[in-house]
Amino acid sequence: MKLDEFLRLNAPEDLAALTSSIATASLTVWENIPRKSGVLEAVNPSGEVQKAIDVFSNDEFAEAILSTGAAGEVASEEMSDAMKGKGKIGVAMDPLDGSSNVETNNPLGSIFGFYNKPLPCSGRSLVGAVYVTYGNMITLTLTYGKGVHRFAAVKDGPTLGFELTGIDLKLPEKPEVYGVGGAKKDWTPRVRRFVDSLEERGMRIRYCGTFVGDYNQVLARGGIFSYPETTVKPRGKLRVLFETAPMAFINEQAGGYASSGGGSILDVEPDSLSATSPVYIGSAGLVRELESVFSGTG
Ligand code: AFP
Repeated sequence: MKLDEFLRLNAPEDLAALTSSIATASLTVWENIPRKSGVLEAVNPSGEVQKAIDVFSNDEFAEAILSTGAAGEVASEEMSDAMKGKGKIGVAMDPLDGSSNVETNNPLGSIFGFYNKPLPCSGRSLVGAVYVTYGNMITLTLTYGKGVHRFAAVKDGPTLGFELTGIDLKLPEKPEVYGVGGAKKDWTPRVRRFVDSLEERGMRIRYCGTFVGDYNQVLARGGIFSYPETTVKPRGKLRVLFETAPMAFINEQAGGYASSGGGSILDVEPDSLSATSPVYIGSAGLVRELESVFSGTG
């Protein structure tokens, strides 16, 4: 089934329009990664001033989202203030997650949260979320609060389009993998102890350096991803509005749980557009175990 057909049958009109515009813009972003990241210019200087890929992706997505008329505002990791629109939905986005992976050709991603309250607000006001991965496949994973569904970009005639590849995705019962960001020397002692316990129980480390890529393998294999509290960043690195809350919403719909270390990520009230929080996301049992270890009851 094509994405637009799925959206027509399963999504509220405004969220369908937003998702469709994001899907189209994501393909343009992907096509432009080599050119806008300087990979071509390194051997073939054109003299043309290129926008960096993160600015390019921000502008592409913002324009696409605003053109639907469904967004009341668009906030982005790349902009200090939200752009205003005429619709009702507050869209928060990380237009190019993991941009330091461009050079190494590791996975990249884009994350979008659809909120029904003025931004900033907590993840309890999310009515939908989408993430795109640019890895060995371009995939688009979405929820509107009724399960998690996935699409992959496939050639349809001369162009790429998204086709349904997974319905009602759920985290597997048995957690297999973990990935933790930051430098180990900076993790707090309780984070280290918890990660040691994951190693002792035979879980395998998987880390690519892009939140969506790392979360994507947790969704497929079961386990936990974290950008934890550290001694240098006690409030973590990842942004609540653009990154952790939308992914927590998707993860809960897939049967998982996401915590800030002291409660659900969805309850974190960001005091600014760029507020951060530690995140521990993945299999519900593991994340709840971490919470009880942190609170001294486990
Ligand atoms: P960049 O966008 O600067 O590459 O950062 C990516 C990111 O925000 C997130 O996608 C990763 O999970 C996290 O940073 C990785 O951070 P570390 O490199 O410090 O582990």
